[in-house]
Amino acid sequence: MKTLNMTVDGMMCSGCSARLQRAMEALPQVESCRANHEDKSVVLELKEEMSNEAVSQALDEAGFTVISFN
Ligand SMILES: [Cu+2]
Repeated sequence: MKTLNMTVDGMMCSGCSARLQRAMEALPQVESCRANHEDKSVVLELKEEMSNEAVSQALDEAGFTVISFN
């Protein structure tokens, strides 16, 4: 299992972070996702390989923007 830590733009409230988590957890590669709108942090647990580009694109499609992979 691989853990990705990111800073993600586009979350204004806990509704946004819940929506982000649901969008990411719907992906087959994702085991779990924790998002915090206050510090813009997203922690992704992957059960299958997923490139940073693919993660970035999936977040983009959900309406969010990856600022950095940390
Ligand atoms: Cu919101």
